[in-house]
Amino acid sequence: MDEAARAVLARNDRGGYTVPTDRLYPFQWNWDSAFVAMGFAIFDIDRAYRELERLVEGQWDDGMIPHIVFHAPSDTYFPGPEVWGTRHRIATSGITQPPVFGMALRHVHDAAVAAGRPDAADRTLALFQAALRSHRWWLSARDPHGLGLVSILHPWESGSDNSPAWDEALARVPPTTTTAIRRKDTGHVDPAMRPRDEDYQRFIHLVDVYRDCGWEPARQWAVAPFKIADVQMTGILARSTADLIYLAEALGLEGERAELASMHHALTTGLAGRWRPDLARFVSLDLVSGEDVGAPTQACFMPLVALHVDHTQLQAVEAEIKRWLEGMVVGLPSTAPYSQAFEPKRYWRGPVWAVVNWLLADGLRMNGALELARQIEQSTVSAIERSGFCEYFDPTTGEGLGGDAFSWTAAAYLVLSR
Ligand code: 9YW
Repeated sequence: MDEAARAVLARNDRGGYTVPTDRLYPFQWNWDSAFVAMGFAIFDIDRAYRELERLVEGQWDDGMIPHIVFHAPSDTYFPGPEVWGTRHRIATSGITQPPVFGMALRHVHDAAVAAGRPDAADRTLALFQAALRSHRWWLSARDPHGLGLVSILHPWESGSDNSPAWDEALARVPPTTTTAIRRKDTGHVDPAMRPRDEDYQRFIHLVDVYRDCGWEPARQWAVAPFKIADVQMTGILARSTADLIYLAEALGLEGERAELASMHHALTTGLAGRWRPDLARFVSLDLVSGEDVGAPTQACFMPLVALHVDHTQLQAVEAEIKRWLEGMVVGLPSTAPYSQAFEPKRYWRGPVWAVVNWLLADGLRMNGALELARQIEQSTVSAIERSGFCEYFDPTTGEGLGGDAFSWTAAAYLVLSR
């Protein structure tokens, strides 16, 4: 299996960067590459650094690291560069994705140091500076009012595109578009496992709006019809910030360390305020309606990667997670099975994602819930052993779904099976 996992990464290698899978996702994706870099760090440190270096080729002058870098043309994906209409040196999308980058960089750096690589400090330093610029962008562009929570302006940014968490907010977005929609995904994968057409209409409506703003962050913030201060995004950003603090210390960068420490304080304070004891989970905040996002999704537990919760919170979270796992062949479902929105085969509305489990297990372990962390890791590894390196899994049957030979599932296998 280890060899098979490496073969998936080799097959998806397009020259220093890895596509998530052939045809369905033929470019470099932001958070996919961060997970992939951690997978490579196990057996090829140079290649691990390359993955991050190639992603940074897409970084904008304002610091944003886009969600897709279109290194080479392909006609098997929609929306391509002509729809985004951005102006970076290399074609990219105009939105971002969860900043796992900082976490990945620490991981790769530690592996490089352990292997005694003489280029570790230099290569880490260049990527550290890129990461720091991107974190500054997050705070200024996506938390302009200093809530200590960063916002997504598009469901694609969350990495969990059609999650029930966005249903209410997305229903307010008009389904009209100026761009002609020519979906390609449903030609590669069963449409029943993908977002619906209506979701795509609203996704593209948002792209049209932001493109009309010239992709300028302040203008986008002012007109955004979809704006959610997201606990998953903020949790991942806070965790990556902690990992960058570690690297600043390792590299002897005192000014940067202090700057990161103040970001970290703001983010962890903001996150802590999103805990809802009656629900036993953290909730995002819809900045358009002013309401809490009530939908029970995997995002609600993601703050564990960044926060040290107290004993009562940990017990409540563990009980709630166990409730979601009841009767499931593999967990954790991306939507609670007791929710009306639960659809075990439809993308982010129920299926299990290996990289989500990777983060959740990490957060649980960090908080001392060792047994549950191990259980989630082991069930992820067994699901992959049974069904292959699929994009996601049906929690009720363990069946592998979506695209196959998926890079981040292979990386998750390499890391979690150790
Ligand atoms: C899209 C590549 C990406 C992931 C996202 C997932 C999906 C669809 O695939 O996005 O068209 O961007 O939702 O998390 O990064 O694997």
